Amino acid sequence: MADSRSTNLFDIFRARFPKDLGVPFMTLPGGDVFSYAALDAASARLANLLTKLGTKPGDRVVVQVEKSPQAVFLYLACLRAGAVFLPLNTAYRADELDYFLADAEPHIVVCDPGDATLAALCTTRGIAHRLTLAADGSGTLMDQCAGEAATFTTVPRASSDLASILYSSGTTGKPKGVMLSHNNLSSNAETLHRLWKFKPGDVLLHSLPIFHVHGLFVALNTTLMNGSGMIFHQKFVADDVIRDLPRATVFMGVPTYYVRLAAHPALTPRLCSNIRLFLCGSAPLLPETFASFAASSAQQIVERYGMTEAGMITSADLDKPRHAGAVGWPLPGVTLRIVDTDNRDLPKGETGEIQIKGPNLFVGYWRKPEKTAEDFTADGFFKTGDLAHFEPDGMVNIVGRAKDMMISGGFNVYPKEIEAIIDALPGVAESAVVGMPHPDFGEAGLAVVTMDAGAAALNSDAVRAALRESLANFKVPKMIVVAEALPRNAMGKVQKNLLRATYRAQWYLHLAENARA
Ligand code: MLC
Ligand code: AMP
Repeated sequence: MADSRSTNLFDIFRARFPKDLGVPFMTLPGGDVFSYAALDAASARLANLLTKLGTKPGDRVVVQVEKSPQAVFLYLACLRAGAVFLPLNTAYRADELDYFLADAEPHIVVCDPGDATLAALCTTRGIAHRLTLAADGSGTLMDQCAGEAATFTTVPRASSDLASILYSSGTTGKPKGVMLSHNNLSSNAETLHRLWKFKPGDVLLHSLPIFHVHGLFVALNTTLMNGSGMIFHQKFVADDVIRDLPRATVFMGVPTYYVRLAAHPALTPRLCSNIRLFLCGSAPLLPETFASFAASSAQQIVERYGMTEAGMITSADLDKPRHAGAVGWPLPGVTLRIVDTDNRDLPKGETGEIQIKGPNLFVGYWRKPEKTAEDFTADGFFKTGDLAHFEPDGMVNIVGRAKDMMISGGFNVYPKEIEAIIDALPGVAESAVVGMPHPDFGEAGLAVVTMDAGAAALNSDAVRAALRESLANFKVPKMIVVAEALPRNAMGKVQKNLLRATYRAQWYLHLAENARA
């Protein structure tokens, strides 16, 4: 039984499970159904296995696997066992993974059965246990837990104890592990559950990846708080979403999903008539996407704004008119201010940085106390690096970012990380990477490279090949050009805006050529 006073997030979910545990939790497109009873038993078996393998409360469990119901059960098992769930984007390559293993020092790593890269890294790094899990649920993880008991007494956790670590890159230095507590996650899920008016019988169509905040904590946690069901897709495919929309009541996506759905000839008001809530976030939603989606579906997208360090921060109101770019009001319990460079509050309409406080705000960066301190003001506000103004009615409107970052298809990409790899290539003098407008991904990268005097010019394919070796593919710039020099201002700083303007025409030509290819 769940302890109703427990602050372990799993117990908070457990207390809200349907009375009849036979109710479906996940329905797969092929027809397979996993009930709440199946969730309870599978996560208990996995929690027993984690414990048997010596996992102690606070130990990290690194998980880099394809999306599957079993991966969700593993997340819940980590909560139950008091372990820290640490999911990794499946696109990460060896260099990126090695950094995460060295930094997180996991007790257990779970990876795809065919993943020789991570297997080798685990051996080098002396990871105690490596288990496997494939997209179809096969692998040593499920084999080894099959004989375990289907019940498990949740390990008590204080509300400030860690539930998860998610890595987030940055404009300087290496990625940082964002430490999220049981209370960070439960408070945010409870708030969203209430604000978005989840009710019995809701069905979420889940097509997001489950290694980032959006698909993991927003989508899964609100469903679990509601004790209701999901149609669970392995990944986002517009045709599949179109097929299943009539059976769902809630859909969540990044702007790219809405771009693709709006362009789909089968999107009609009738197809969407069962949906009460189309939610969008993780990146800016363009006004044209908001409008074209509304024109075809007769539905206004509800925008919300969040980040790894804070979960969800603002949301539009379900009962009020909406427009693109307005990401709504601060969530109940969240204090949000928009300030100038001296941290002074700005009047409505003036643009400044968003700073926040609230129970959703992370505990700190894993083993980086100085970096944590840097990102907070003296009076305890977290500096988001997002630029916004308040609209007359108090809605937050995000207009840009103070951080040198682009968001491509909902994934954050930091130019600094790409530039460092290009700059290390033989003969390269320096490089600059900028985010350019992209019709599908919202933004995508353009790299401009200069060569040392006398060095033979590298061609863009060689640069691309080098980047693909060390970086997740979504970070690799879509266009790479070699130039004579980079434009600099009087302070010697590369003028990225000038680069964007200089290459704009070439960029659009490149996109057009690739679209024809
Ligand atoms: C894939 N590609 C991308 C890309 N995804 N390029 C740039 N940006 C992306 N996001 C490239 C691949 O490298 C490949 O190129 C080609 O596109 C096809 O790959 P694919 O895997 O078949 O693409 P697809 O399945 O179409 O995936 C695109 C996508 C996916 C948009 C469906 O990226 C996605 O699901 N994004 C969601 C991200 C997300 O969940 N963000 C939430 C973060 S949480 P090549 O050249 O290699 O063949 C957060 C907090 C908050 O931000 O507020 O929510
Ligand atoms: P991440 O670190 O992946 O959690 O990304 C968080 C960043 O995504 C935020 O700091 C914003 O820059 C951006 N973001 C999230 N939601 C929105 C939104 N609705 N509109 C604009 N930008 C957003």
